[in-house]
Amino acid sequence: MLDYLDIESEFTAEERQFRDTVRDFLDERVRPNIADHYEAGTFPTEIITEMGDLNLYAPNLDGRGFPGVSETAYGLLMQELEACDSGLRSMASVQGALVIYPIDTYGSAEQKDRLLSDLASGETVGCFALTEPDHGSNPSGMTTTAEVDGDGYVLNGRKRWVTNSPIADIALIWARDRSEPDDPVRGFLVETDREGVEVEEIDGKLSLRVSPSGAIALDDAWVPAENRLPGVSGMKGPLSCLTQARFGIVWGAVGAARDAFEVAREYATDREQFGKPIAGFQLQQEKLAEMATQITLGQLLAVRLARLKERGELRPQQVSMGKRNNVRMAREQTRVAREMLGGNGITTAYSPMRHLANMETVYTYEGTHDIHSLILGEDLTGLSAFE
Ligand code: TGC
Ligand code: FAD
Repeated sequence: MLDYLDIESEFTAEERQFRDTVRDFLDERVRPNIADHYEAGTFPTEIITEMGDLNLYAPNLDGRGFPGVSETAYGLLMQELEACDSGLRSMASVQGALVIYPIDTYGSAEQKDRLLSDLASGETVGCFALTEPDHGSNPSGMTTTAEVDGDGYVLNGRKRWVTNSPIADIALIWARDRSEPDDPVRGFLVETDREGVEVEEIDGKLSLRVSPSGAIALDDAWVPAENRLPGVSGMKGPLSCLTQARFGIVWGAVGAARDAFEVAREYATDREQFGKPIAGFQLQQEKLAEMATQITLGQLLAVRLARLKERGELRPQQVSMGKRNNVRMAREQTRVAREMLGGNGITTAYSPMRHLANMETVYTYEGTHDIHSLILGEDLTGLSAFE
């Protein structure tokens, strides 16, 4: 497997063991059927609790039964999941970074006791609803509201593009709280079987087909006051969760590109044209050389961000640099891998085209490539392009 600069030697024995356990699990339980799931547009739901048994949801958290693995081990997990399919990494990103993390960080003791253990085991599936039909890149424009009603809140609004929502038991809905001055954004834990909550699956996706995406309609959906996350107010709440999930994508994108590279290298070595393996032609060698270099650079960037995160020094803007670079890299290199497979490369028999199609989503969600350019632009100049 590609590791041109012996980055493996940067990892501890525990980190490698955790990574290998995940890789073996995926080889045995998921990889053989992942292309069929992609074609069918289905998630292998039978593995959700198996992933929980292996501690794959937010394992970098400590306490309350979470194993507290290093940020590097967490990154390696994301890398292996996405080397199989971005839909698997999405499932784990949402469950871990976007649902368990905010409850653990901003939730009440009662919310943690009530929800965390079942989310960690995969008995309960969560989703994170920030985006609205008219507010994607600019979520602070959201119009979903929460108003006090008796000893709870009534929520109204529309959320769209919510990963896991068609299979979720609970949704973390970000809404403007009208009971407070200036209507700050607040997080509400909304069980999806509550009256006034409708989830509709989004069909027709040509990307991320293994991951269920949905739209959520909230029409006078009432939740008790204890379902509001007490520990955070304002856009910092959802955006700080996104920093956790984006960190996982920095690693995950490298996994998708690495898998596409390995398939292309093997194919080019086997496939003969003009009397010899196509890998013997200089044009194909240049493609492999460039892919290997870009994937290695992406890996180094991911390791560096993990080190900063482990020291508690990672800034969100640095995560933006990683997400922006590594997803663009994976989008470009999976396309080159696809190209090297010729006609066979457009089928589900080989992974590069599936990874390439997935990268169109990954390039767009968790902040589009453009938005991360502007976050970096603001950090580099002190001038915000958003205002
Ligand atoms: P802004 O005024 O810049 O900041 C508001 C407050 O938040 C803080 N903050 C952050 N904190 C932690 N991490 C970050 N990344 C943060 N970004 C900002 C900031 O310090 C401030 O704190 P305070 O204490 O001063 O109040 O916020 P803004 O509303 O102007 O936001 C600007 C912008 C454009 C960067 C932001 O809206 C943005 O990132 N837009 C992109 C939207 C996005 O990423 N959506 C993702 C939806 S979820 C998703 O896609 C899941 S896919 C899951 C999967 O399947 O894997
Ligand atoms: P828009 O914001 O309308 O952007 C359209 C284009 O305009 C983009 O190219 C963008 O870069 C560009 N643009 C926007 N603003 C600017 C600007 N200021 N300057 C320059 N260019 C700009 N959201 C959730 O809340 N939870 C989820 O679980 C989730 N999962 C998703 C799963 C999938 C499969 C997809 C596709 C999306 C998911 N999203 C989720 C939503 C995702 O985060 C948004 O799609 C993304 O933030 C972009 O928003 P938008 O699609 O409305 O595009």
